[in-house]
Amino acid sequence: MKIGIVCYPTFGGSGVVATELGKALADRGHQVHFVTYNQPARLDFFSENLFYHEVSVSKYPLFDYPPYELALASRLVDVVRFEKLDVLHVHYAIPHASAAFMAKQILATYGIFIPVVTTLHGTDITLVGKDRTYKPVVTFSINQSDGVTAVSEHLKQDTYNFFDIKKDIRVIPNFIDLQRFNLKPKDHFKKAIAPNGERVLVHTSNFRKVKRTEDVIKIFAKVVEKIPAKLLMVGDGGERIVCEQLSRDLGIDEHVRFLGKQDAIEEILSVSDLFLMPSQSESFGLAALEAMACKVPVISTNAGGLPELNIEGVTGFLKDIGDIEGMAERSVYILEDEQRLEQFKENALAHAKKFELANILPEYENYYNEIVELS
Ligand code: GMT
Repeated sequence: MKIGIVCYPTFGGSGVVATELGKALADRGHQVHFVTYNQPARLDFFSENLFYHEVSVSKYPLFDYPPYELALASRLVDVVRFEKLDVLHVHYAIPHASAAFMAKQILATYGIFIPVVTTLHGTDITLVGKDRTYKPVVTFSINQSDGVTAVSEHLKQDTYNFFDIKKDIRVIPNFIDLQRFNLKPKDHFKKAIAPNGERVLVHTSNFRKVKRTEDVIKIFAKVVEKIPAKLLMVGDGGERIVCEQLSRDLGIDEHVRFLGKQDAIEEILSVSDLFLMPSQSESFGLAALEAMACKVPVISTNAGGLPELNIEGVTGFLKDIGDIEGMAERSVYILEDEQRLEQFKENALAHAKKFELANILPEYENYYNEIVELS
């Protein structure tokens, strides 16, 4: 098939899923065309089946807000027409689904029909989408898509609850490439981080408020009172500085390392014993899946789709949002006993395997085929 993919080309979960999906489809022999404003973060190599079409937005003094959505729609018209695409797959409803709708209407005037699949990733529904500013457009463009997928059952239900959606939504969860994400022998690195055999806790995110990164620091402060431990904070964003200050205020800064944005996340996860995800909202929790694939159990909230990924008492534990005491207590429970920790690690990997790329990719391929046939 010839597939067009529209996404945010950043390190964010939706961009990662879209890029990894495109790469995997290209490996299976499909021709994949990315249409974005920047080269996607993980698309920095050559493949005969992968194409990248940049969307450039002209800046005129008249425009306080350059019309990216229109530039994207125009580029999509071009790419679909001249590359003769079979399907357009847009990740994140805003503004990709509405740009695809516009492109589709324009293409119809050339006698070209292009089916559009929209994948909902989370914040496009739970934060931004609910915003009254966008709600009518989000509702309309989801209903106008030929196919709609969501990354968890919970997100599917949220979408039906928040919007007046007439379409069937297919749940296709996030996936993991176990060739890349697996436990790597990084003993020298572990020794450097935890020279006295301390347990290593880790958090990776974009440090947005929705991640409740302050809770990570507060949970860790309670854990380190009970057992020797270190905390790795990976990523960057608005809340990082707040967390740095908080760890100083709590007198635990010597045990906390802020590593900033990192490419080789799997290497950091390989030296970690426990992943903390105290998010306010999380449609799926790709970062937790990456951890589990590297044999790292998860302490998370029970928000959004997290209960579909993190299994209570098996791969980790789940607590209510803001239950710092509870998350700290369960962290210590897992970490204090060597055998118990090993069992949780095994369970985490076993469960991560269910989301292996090879299992999820055919779900997308079958869905494309269904939509193309129906349309
Ligand atoms: O979590 C983020 O900050 C990034 C965000 C995004 O929109 O790219 O990730 C969302 O999509 C991921 C891939 O489907 C999911 O695994 C994340 O759970 C989801 N984030 C939220 O719902 C907060």
